[in-house]
Amino acid sequence: MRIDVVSLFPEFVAQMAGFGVVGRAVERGLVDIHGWNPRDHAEGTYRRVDDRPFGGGPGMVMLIDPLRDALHAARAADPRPVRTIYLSPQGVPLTQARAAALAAEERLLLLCGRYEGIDERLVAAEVDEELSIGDYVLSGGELAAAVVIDAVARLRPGVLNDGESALQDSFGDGLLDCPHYTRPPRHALGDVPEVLMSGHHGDIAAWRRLQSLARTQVRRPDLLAAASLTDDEHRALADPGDFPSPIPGA
Ligand code: 9D3
Repeated sequence: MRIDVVSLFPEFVAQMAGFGVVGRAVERGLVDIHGWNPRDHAEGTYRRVDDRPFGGGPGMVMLIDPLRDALHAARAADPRPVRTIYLSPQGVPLTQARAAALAAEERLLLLCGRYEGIDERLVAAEVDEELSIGDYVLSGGELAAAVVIDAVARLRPGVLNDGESALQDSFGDGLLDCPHYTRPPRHALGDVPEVLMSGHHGDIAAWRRLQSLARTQVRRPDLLAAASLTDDEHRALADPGDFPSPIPGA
């Protein structure tokens, strides 16, 4: 898969893709990331990429032409069709399902804005899809692009090693993950739950499932509403056990 990134800080996005699971995918040749700077396509002594907004108001808006030329240069660098995605606070929120759909593409072109955003005429003419990564304010689209790259790359065939299965991930089954423990079994901070050391695989799977359900109920009731539970699981959750929330006030 090839991912092109149009950004005023393209090296920032490439650096974030240089380590961990995504870095390994790049090294294996499974994901190829290229940055394009609209400043390289800007004209004049000052190489302007932004200007004041029509209608007034604070901040600056990114100019059409440097972005458009950068997008066209990125598209022309490879003959395969490409899906163009604008990262913006006005986008549809990214989900695991959306990441999985994007992982089926052979090319993505990610457009990152700075300042107040980009001229809407460029969005209308060049963008296939507008994505947000959540309801909080970032300073630009670069961190969001890095999030998309990470979420998508790990779903490509051959990127995860055995044991890093994407299927077992939180959200793979629509629930939060269960708690995890490793050595030592006894520690000043507490003991590992006995069931995990029992060797009873059925009991362990049942305990993990109930932990996942209970956590999801406390922290993400919106996810639980969308999950399919058995009658027994509904009964187990109705029983007020002690699942302390680490979220202040929750
Ligand atoms: C505080 C500025 N806001 C004016 C009322 C609007 C605004 C413009 C540009 C807010 C953020 C940004 C920059 N953000 C992104 O480019 C962005 C983003 C985000 O801020 N949150 C979640 N997902 C994304 S994807 C791109």
